[in-house]
Amino acid sequence: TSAQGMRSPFVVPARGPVGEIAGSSLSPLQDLSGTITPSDLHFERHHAGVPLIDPAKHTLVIHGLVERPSVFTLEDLKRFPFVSRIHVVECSGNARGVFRDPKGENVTPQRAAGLSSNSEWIGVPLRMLFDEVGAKREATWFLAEGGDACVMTRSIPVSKAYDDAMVVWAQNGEPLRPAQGYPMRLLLPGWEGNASVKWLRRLELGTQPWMTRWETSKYTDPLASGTARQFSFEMDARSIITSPAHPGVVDKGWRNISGLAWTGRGKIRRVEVSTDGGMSWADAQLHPPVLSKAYTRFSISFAWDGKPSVLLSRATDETGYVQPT
Ligand SMILES: Nc1nc2c(c(=O)[nH]1)N[C@H]1C(S)=C(S)[C@@H](COP(=O)(O)O)O[C@H]1N2
Ligand SMILES: [Mo]
Repeated sequence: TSAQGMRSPFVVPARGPVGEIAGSSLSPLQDLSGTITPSDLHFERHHAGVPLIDPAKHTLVIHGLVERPSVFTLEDLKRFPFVSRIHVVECSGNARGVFRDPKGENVTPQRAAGLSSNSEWIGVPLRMLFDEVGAKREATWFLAEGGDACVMTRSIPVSKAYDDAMVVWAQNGEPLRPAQGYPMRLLLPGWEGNASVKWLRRLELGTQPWMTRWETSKYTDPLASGTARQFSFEMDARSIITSPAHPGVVDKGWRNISGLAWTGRGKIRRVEVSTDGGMSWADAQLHPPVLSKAYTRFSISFAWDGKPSVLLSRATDETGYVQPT
């Protein structure tokens, strides 16, 4: 017996790239099955490293347009009724490297979509904390501040708090990993990962966005008109075939084509797969549970004759949005 389990030495999935310089590392989607990302393989994105935080010294301050400005410790948060939710976190830079440089050796599931991961999160609905501090009706935006070296801050519409935002402290059965925000992080299901502020230490309620550098110089969408769109929180529907995938080698015969689909708008309704470059499409099987703003695993059997075959997948979400080619 052993105190902690280890993977078989024949199984060596790895995030990448790794090192002190890298501000992000991608999840090895091609090595994973099902929908839950093992916590030690959850992608990482941090703008100023991973702080080491002693939970006994960490607090969450909520102030601004509230009746009762308050300070919460981790133990305080754990006294609230908690919820458990399975959700994807996706960086809005997901696939950036591959879209910029779509060379064969770059086009792996990890490089094309590994800035996303899916976990079971445990925490308190933000609306409960806002009720506890007496959020004022005129508050329409709140600021979330992280306790890392760059003190990352994002402005979020208060409506998200009354929808499905959470302050989470556990992930896949254990406390958050340091890279994921230990001891607590904001989780905004379906919204760009950047807004899910890690190492959360302060929430301030107000009436307009704070225009932090993460919503002015960064995390804006350049438009053809030469202007930039700000606050594009919701992530579009997406799917990716994770197997077979480059640089894997497959033999002729029956194969499973399998992959992941998700959308920031709710549930995946349909995933179609083409094996002839988009001339014809067939519905893939969606493996339950099909959850809102979470990975959905799909698969379809394929009898490969050994001839060149171009595989595509296409997701449709519950709003009718169809993933573009
Ligand atoms: N405090 C803080 N929160 C942060 C970040 C950060 O650098 N500092 N990075 C953001 C970005 S850009 C993303 S995509 C997600 C990544 O979450 P993960 O590292 O748990 O995968 O966290 C967000 N929250
Ligand atoms: Mo990100």
